[in-house]
Amino acid sequence: MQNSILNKINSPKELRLLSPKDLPQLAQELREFIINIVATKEGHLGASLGVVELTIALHYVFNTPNDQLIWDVGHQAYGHKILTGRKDQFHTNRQLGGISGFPKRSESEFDAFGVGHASTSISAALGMAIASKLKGDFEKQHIAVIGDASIAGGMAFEGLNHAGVTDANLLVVLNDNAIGIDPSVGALKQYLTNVKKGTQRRNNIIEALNFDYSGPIDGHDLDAIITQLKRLKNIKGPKFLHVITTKGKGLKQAETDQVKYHAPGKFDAKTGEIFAKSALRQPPKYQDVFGHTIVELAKKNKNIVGITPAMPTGSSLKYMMAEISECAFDVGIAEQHAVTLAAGMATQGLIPFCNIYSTFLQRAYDQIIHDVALQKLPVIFCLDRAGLVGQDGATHHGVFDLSYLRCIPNLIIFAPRNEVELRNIMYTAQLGLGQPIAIRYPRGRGVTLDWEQPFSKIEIGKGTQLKKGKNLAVLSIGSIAKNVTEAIENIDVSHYDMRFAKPLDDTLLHQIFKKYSTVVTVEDNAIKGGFGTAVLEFASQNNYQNIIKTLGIPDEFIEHGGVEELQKQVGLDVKNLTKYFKENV
Ligand SMILES: Cc1ncc(C[n+]2csc(CCOP(=O)(O)OP(=O)(O)O)c2C)c(N)n1
Repeated sequence: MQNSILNKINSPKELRLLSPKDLPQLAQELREFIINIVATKEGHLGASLGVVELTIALHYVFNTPNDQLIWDVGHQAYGHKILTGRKDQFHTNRQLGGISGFPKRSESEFDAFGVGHASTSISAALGMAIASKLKGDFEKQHIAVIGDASIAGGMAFEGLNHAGVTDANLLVVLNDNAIGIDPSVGALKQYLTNVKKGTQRRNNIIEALNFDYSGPIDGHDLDAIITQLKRLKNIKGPKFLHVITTKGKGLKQAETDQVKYHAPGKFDAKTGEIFAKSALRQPPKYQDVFGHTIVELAKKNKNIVGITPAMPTGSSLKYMMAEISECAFDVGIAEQHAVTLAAGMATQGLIPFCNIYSTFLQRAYDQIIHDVALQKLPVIFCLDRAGLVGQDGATHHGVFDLSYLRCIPNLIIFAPRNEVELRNIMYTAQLGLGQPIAIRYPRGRGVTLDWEQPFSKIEIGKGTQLKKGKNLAVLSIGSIAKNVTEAIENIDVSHYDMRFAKPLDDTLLHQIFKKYSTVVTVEDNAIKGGFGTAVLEFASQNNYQNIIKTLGIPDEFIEHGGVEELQKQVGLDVKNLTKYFKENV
């Protein structure tokens, strides 16, 4: 681009040399840059477009990276990445070997804190602010930028509550666009809307927590934001700036259809039109099988309720919210609350399906143990996005659930091999198990499905043999069975889908250990503590001397990339599995 300002900006230092009158043009160019690259390379779009002016203003006013700037969740930080020296790498965003889609400390000194999960920014920034104070540095600024959906998460409140009784040099910027991935929910959202409309006279909530509150201001007005940030820079103690923005700002469709353009996939950068996906008949997504099946079941069983923490679209609970709205609940980014809410409902005889992504359920660990399992409440956990999730990367892979759930008493853990099994276990669970169950299934699609096929009951704790062979036994759990099946097509081995990580099918395992000298376990979960470990424990407890190999996710964080690329990296793709079995028979 001729006379491009963005082309000349390689760091915030250079940005700060610009005259304020150049900044609107820079904003325009930054938007175009983001749109052009995300249009072809995919990624999160709307959130970053909404904070273009805010991003420029923050780096213009504050002395980053010395001042600490923390983006909550971080999916809105593309502009930040581009202005902080990663413009030329931005086309590798979220790809294998490329830059991460989220701020990451190891990637840049400007990424003050690694993020991906919501509602952490205030606590982290407060921690930094207290550290500065203890070191006698009273100049350093600590800024948390947090969205209106994330600030409703419990941890954000814990941070605000603590900050309000400190004199730490903390600035919380609320980026209020009234939407998360789906429209924001809750009483706080209504309150903030009233503040914006002027029907709530002052923002008393934030002031009551001892913050110096200012706003709301127009987050697309560079002069207004810069003026406020400069003023706040000189005010000591906890401060709060309420900024109003439009998610998707600058791309018409993204402003209008904010849910779709959160992460639209490939689209035409000029017109904004999303490119249609292949028209070929594809198997349904697991999430949609969950979404439609719960509606089907709930129409017959009035006790069924559905719960999602802020992921109605991602989990497909949106179908139930549309059809049986009184029984389906989006509780906001509140995984802990979602789990204990489900527990409370279960005490009253309701049958809660609590759908939480595997990675986000990590947030609610004590609630699973203390509120659900200890009381043996029959909550049905549906863990979507289990296993490797792809481009979202290390913060989002659902590769720990088998390990972190397996040690909890009273909990059944099931992993469907395909969508048919998902439907059948959902059916089985709502019939009443008398205890909680976790059902973990992956992102994406498995097999084509006959929706008319009647449900069949799954026997708890029973595995099944998928292939008979001579040399060794392969034991898989969940949808990774697909790769195993393909890998051993021409290899003479037995394949068992064990289905339950807990309780294990002891009878079947005894048969297997008596018949085969070598047993190989395959899972898309951490090897440590996962399904393979369960089999090792079984063998040890029963004094089996067989050779046992455990395949799965190694003891390291797996970065971003395509799911197949990452499977290849950890040896769980068809080719590597074939090679492995050929070498071991
Ligand atoms: C603990 C947790 N739960 C759910 C998510 C999924 N998630 C990613 S972004 C997002 C919405 C964030 O909305 P908001 O805080 O308003 O920020 P904005 O997108 O408007 O910048 C959600 C629910 C997450 N990242 N972390």
